[in-house]
Amino acid sequence: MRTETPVKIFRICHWRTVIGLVLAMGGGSVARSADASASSRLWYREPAKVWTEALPVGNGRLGAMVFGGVAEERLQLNEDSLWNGGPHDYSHPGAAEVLPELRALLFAGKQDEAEALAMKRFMSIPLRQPDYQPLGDLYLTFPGHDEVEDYSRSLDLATGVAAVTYRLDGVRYQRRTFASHPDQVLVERVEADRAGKVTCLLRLTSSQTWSVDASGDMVSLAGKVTDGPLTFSAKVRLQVEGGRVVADGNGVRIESADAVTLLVAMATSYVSHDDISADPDARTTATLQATRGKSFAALLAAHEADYTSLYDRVALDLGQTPEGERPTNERIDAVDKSADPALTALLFNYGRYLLIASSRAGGQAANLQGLWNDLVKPPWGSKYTANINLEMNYWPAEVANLAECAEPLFTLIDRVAQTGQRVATVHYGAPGWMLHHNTDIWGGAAPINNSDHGIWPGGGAWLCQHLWEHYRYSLDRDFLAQRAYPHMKEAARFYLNYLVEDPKSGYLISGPSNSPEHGGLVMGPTMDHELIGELFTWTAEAARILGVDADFAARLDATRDRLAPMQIGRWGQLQEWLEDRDDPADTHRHVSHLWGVFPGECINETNPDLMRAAKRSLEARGDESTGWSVGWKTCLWARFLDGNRAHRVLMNILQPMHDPKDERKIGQHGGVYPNLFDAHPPFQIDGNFGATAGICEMLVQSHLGEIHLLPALPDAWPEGSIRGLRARGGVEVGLTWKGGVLQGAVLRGRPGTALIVRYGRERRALAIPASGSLELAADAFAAKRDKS
Ligand code: FUC
Repeated sequence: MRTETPVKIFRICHWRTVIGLVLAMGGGSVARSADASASSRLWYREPAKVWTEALPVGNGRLGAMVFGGVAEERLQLNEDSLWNGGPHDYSHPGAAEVLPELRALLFAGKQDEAEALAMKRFMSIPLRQPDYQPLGDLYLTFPGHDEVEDYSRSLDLATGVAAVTYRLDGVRYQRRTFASHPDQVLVERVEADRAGKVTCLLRLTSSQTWSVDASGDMVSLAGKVTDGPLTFSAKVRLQVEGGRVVADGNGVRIESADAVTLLVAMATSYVSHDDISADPDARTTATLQATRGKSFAALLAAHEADYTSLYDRVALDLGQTPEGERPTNERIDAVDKSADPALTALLFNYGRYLLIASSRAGGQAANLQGLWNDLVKPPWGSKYTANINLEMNYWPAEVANLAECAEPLFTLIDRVAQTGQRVATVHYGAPGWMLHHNTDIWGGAAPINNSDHGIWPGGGAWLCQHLWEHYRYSLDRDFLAQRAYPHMKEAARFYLNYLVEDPKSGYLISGPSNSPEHGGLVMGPTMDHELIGELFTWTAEAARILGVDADFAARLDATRDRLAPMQIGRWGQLQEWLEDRDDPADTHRHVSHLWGVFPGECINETNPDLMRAAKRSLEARGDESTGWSVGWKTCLWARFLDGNRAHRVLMNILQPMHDPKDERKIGQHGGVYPNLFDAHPPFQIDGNFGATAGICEMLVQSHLGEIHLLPALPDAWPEGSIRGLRARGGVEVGLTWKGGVLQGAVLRGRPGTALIVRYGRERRALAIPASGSLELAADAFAAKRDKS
């Protein structure tokens, strides 16, 4: 495949250029400069009126939406293990007995009968999985704070701190809120620039079953979800400077203080999917005990050190304009986004911020809303949908240098690899493990909701891609051997047993299944074969790297070669199903059959016919859709190396979405809310992560064994720089470009690492030098030399 080996040795750049590049790509100072705030700070001139205007903070386990009210501040609180339901085996006894009949009905074209039979005998018990729950609300009331001046509220992505400031009667008030991962508490500090001016009332409430107790410097809420056995605790401890604290009914009154710091601890009784024996009260007590004696400054310093160690790894500059100085909502509302390239960089950084805030080791994986949810009946249960949404949440993790944030996803995989074993046995009589299209904190793996879309067996294969990619980016052999390969092998074992011969063609096919949420129950949707084929490839490769299971690997290779091939249909499209029945007028949001282009890679430049067909399919689906669909299409156009189209699609995400009545209605055309949360609509966080991943994919690609610099740079970003992106093979990439042309690149990695670096059509075989840093000068590639 890679025949164009380099003929010339690349030039070592002049030391002045190197220093310039290193300065452009180095140090957190770039992200912190005043100019960069247009791409690292959300700010507003008014408090949030509705939830989608409030600003999220989170530490991967605890979350709060900060409304920034003046007379009344509201922090809407979440703890990510608070769910309805309880430990449960969702499998349907006897399901495997109807499997042959389901297949026979589908082969005979009797879809309705197959779906009806499956509804009776094949679906999860119960049919639905429970919802992720809000924990409660913390209110701070400030008597007399009505007419204020110079109000602003903000969320600084460079520090992970939300702030509210205003002036009243000549006194400047400031509140700062953050969620600390090292100390496992939410922290809010209220202060004034004149002594004795902080007077407020604090109370805690919840939409669950709860009671509250206030005594001394502590307000404690004890609760239980209304629809399940999980219990929880929230405790607020006050550190008051000056003034006094008085217990007041459900809360406390802080009178005439100089400043007050609130420490909020939250916990539930959840331990794991089959153990809910923890004592939440003891958990919150222990957390607060551990913070005794820590000042606000110490808590803030620990938070910032932890947060910036992740956030500062990457810096993107797409240029700054005066537009970037306007409040965030006005920037989103602007019709012409090209005048404000920093807004796109802000969206990029927000995706990185949201991943750090919603997915850290020890917490749950980011769900459909990350971890921010105020509703007892959230859209789609705020669960985990595995036929696109869960995976999209983690698309930026490796490439945007936040691999540690994928740990909760790996924990989720550990869980479903366990529960999915039972489903493999009971529903398919097969070994190994599998996951259908949805899961929850209880490890639900059986098919839910409806047989026309719930029966989809691809969850296991797709999740394994994240294990495999973690290895490909890091080359961490221990991770591959201990964590990834065992799950990949068991997932592959399931599919080996599950695949069935198509009586018409003799190929092995998947089924009963569906092309996610499109076209009902069928045999042999294209996406399944892409997923299963790639899983077999990764697993066989992993076995060879580890020097184990040679026979098994050979069996995977042989079985992959018998899978139904991808087919080109009558209008030149990539067929979504075995039959050529795609409708060119169909603009359905799912583009499942294009999985092989992105995030898969079985459709690539080495097969131009399939690439052309996939592109034809994508053209037909159109550019506008739900938030996550637009995120996916951005990544796909980047893989088609069409930067302008990728950018056009990406701009659809930046369409303003207002929900003034807070109705959270489901729609099919997305955008962003004033708080830059992705609107499916309603809010769904996958689109945020899809946008960040799409921007990465436009700037660097590395899936074909080469590091492709600026593969899909749009005209809209003529000048810019990025540093800290990761490429597969253990390499970190920094780039600058000007006039749409690469100016230089820095590739960091283990000395001696061999690389093929591509720019345009030109490829160069290079190696990381002893310094660990390979600097490519402006004229390292002919494209640049030709232009100059
Ligand atoms: C799938 C998608 C929907 C939504 C839901 C959470 O059902 O088809 O658009 O994203 O997941």
